Amino acid sequence: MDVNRRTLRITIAIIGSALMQEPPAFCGTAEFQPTIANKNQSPGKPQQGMVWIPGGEFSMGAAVNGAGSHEMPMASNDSQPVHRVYVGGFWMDATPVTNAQFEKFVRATGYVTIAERTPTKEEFPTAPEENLVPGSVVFAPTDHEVLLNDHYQWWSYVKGANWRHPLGPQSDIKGKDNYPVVQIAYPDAEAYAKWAGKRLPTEAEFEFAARGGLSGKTYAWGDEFRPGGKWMANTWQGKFPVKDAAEDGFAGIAPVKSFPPNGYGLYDIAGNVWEWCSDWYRPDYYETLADKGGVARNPQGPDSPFDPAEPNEKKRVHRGGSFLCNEQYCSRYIVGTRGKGEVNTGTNHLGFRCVKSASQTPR
Ligand SMILES: [Ca+2]
Ligand SMILES: [Cu+2]
Repeated sequence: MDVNRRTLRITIAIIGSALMQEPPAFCGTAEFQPTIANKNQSPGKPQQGMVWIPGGEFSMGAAVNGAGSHEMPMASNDSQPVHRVYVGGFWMDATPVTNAQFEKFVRATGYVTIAERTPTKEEFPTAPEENLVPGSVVFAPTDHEVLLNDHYQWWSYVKGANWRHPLGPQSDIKGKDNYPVVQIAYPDAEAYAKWAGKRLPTEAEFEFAARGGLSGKTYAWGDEFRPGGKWMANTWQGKFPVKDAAEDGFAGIAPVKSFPPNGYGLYDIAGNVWEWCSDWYRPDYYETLADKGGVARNPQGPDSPFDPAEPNEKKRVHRGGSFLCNEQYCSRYIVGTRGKGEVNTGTNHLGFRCVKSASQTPR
């Protein structure tokens, strides 16, 4: 494994925080009130591949349902306190952006993703010259059971990994047009959105949409993980991170729309791949909003990023969880729970979807 400074910088940003947090401070105080969706119809023509999210007032956040880090599944502590938020209506992609869609963008623009660019000496002054090669972060299962306290055991920086080769040079996306594109850094997602005449969702928009009109439910579809025995999202089964038993039908990433949509017709809104939101990440943002009282209107995230676990990294919010999420380690398919990542870091379980404001819609 190739651990260079870039690896050290980037892998920590991905998944490790589930176990390292302080005990929850708000245990049991969560209060959810009903979602009051706007009554307005979608403005203008239906947008291809998008669904209309009416917006409205809702309770944002998640109940932290355990007192310690080993009580899984549980939400992340930074998703407290539950607070009241209003978002205006918007269009949202029904699925994460697929390989075929991203390919179209790259063909039209010649865009080169962050993972395909050569890291510079300026960015990583102490990295050895031979490690300044394009690549990205890839998950690899371990060959034996490991303690879940060190994610370097399953994440590494792989030379030549990028959206066309999500697991490294030996891998490809042939026959996977309909799979979510991954190995996408934040600037890549932003560039795509701009080209498509769209934008990335705020964290509040993402959660409003993910809840699908429900309130205070654990999952995007309700309180039961497998209602009637049915798998509702692509997650990990079996011993993490050794072997994905694929009881839900998929070891690793799944084609979009492989699982049922939520109440608003959104597919893959939980599990499959993490998705970028436009908010900077701060663990105390919800407290800041709750302290102000009242209803936070169209919150855009804090003015600047801060993650105490890695104070020098600029992180934005990830939402939805991925095919690696599981009840032993990181149950972020829980609807109100949060993730985060360093902005220039892509991984093989991170993609995105776009939204479009009502005002961007031609009438
Ligand atoms: Ca799976
Ligand atoms: Cu996870």
